[in-house]
Amino acid sequence: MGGFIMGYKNDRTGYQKTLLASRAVIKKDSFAIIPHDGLVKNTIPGFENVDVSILGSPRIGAGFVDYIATFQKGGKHTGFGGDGIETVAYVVKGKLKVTDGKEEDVLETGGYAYYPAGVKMMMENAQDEPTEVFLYKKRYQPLEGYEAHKVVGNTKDQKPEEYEGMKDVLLWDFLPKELGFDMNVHILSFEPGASHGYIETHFQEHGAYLISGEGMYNLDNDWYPVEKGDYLFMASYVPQAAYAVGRGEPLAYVYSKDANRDPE
Ligand code: UGY
Ligand code: MN
Repeated sequence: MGGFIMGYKNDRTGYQKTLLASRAVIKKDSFAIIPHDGLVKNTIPGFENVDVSILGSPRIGAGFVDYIATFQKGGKHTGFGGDGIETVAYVVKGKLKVTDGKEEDVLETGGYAYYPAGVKMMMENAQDEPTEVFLYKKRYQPLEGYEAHKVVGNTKDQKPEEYEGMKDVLLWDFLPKELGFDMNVHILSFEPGASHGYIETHFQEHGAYLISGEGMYNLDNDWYPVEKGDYLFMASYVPQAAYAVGRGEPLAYVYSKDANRDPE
């Protein structure tokens, strides 16, 4: 799978020309597919020696910001989130040190950290090889009488649940089901051939980063091919469902979903 790419070399001038049609589909306030082969690197204050791309953001209608970041040797972030902003880091592959300046955790592949609003997350690559990290930040929506708190874990230590009773679709939750949290992060994994039980339509929005496999994704009632490394944004109410294709690894993605709040 991949974008339609036709490249040729002009022998006379040596000039290489590439005609390219991307798999990207951007429908502001509805959904977006950002394929991995079209990502560009961004310079963002706080990141040092990190190849980082902004994925979902308010510019496509998201109430959050997602990034995919490859921390090179010695790569770091000097303070992600902070005042009013909650953050999540999920290690797709590698080893990442996270600290609030008091406590330190080393997240290995599959590891994640949630820091509540007001607490800055300092990050640093904890190995010589690059470390790939999916990052999320959002303005926290407080609820009187409740609070969020720091959560650190690893999906490898958690037993997933069968998603809506399906044996071939597994779900991991990162955060506890407590009203202090205004969102959650999950991993959903489909064995080849498995699918959602129905096309969902719901109030909550998602940002999803595909960590394995390939599949077909229904977004607003059209089907699109997707694969590992792609990013999907699903705005509130956009119809959505997927099935996994291929014979090898499952189609799996890490995704955020707002939770536990009554719309105003
Ligand atoms: O939790 C969800 O809403 C999830 N099942 N959505 C999705 O996979 N697109
Ligand atoms: Mn959904």
